[in-house]
Amino acid sequence: MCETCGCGQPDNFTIRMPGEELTDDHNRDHDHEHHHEHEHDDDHKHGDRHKHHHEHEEDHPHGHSYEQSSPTPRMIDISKDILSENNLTAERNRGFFEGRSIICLNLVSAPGSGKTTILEKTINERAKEREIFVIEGDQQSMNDAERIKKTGVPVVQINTGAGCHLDARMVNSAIKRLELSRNSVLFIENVGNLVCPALFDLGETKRVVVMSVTEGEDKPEKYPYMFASSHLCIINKTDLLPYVDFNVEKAMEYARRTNPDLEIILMSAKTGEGMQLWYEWIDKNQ
Ligand SMILES: Nc1nc2c(ncn2[C@@H]2O[C@H](COP(=O)(O)OP(=O)(O)O)[C@@H](O)[C@H]2O)c(=O)[nH]1
Ligand SMILES: [Mg+2]
Repeated sequence: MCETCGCGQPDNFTIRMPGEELTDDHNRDHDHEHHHEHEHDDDHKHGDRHKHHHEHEEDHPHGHSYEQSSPTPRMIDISKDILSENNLTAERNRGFFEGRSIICLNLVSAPGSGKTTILEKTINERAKEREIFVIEGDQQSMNDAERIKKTGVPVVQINTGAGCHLDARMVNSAIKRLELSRNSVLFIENVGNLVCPALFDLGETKRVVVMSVTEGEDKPEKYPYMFASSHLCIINKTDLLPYVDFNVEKAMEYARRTNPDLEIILMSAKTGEGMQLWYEWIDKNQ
């Protein structure tokens, strides 16, 4: 049980390819050493490459950080040992990608902002020119892996169970199931959540945060760590702008206030607006 961030049991993840039966012996990751018993420490700096700092409520009950009945908002304290272990594995993943000139893009967002749709369209339009591989992350179900499988590219699904983010070790296990080729693109669709995935470096080349115009323009203000740690922000579903109160200028201003270096692409995965800019962005980061 991950006691510090309330993610449930991130060690009990499963990795499956579409069509593969789930068997306890082959798919569940059992033999992980737990490093969750640690002392709290007043030094909140950790080895995360994005250097997020959190205020810590000293008297928070250990266990679930999200208590729905709690009248006061709680910040999440992720312990140094979990993150530094994660960072070591992330660096191994990064070295693996660099050694093969693979660009690995970690797509993060709230649920439903359009990550899988963007991937489907990208694969349909680009897989002839570039070899593409996909790792799908969700708490449960093979739905997104099945959607990607229909496009014809290799895909594995990680189910995190109660966990609310992917971590570097899950990705390390998943890439062993994919025979990644040199100069390919590996997309990782993270669990839909704008909080915890911000803290877990997967070894990706770049992080891409997707927000959609139906979510409200203040997401970067509410979830600054995610926007601060991303390289590109896709504002998706622009085809819906006539029907929603979403101020694009304000959204961009909030995002850049959190991260002045953040690149931004306005996109509609439905109409194709912005897709060309997205492909050019991927190519320039190879
Ligand atoms: N109107 C519109 N709907 C979209 C767009 N992109 C995705 N959607 C829809 O948004 C819903 C969630 O998309 P999905 O790709 O599953 O989001 P994910 O949870 O981030 O992977 C689906 O019903 C999509 O058809 C878009 O650009 N415009
Ligand atoms: Mg999805």
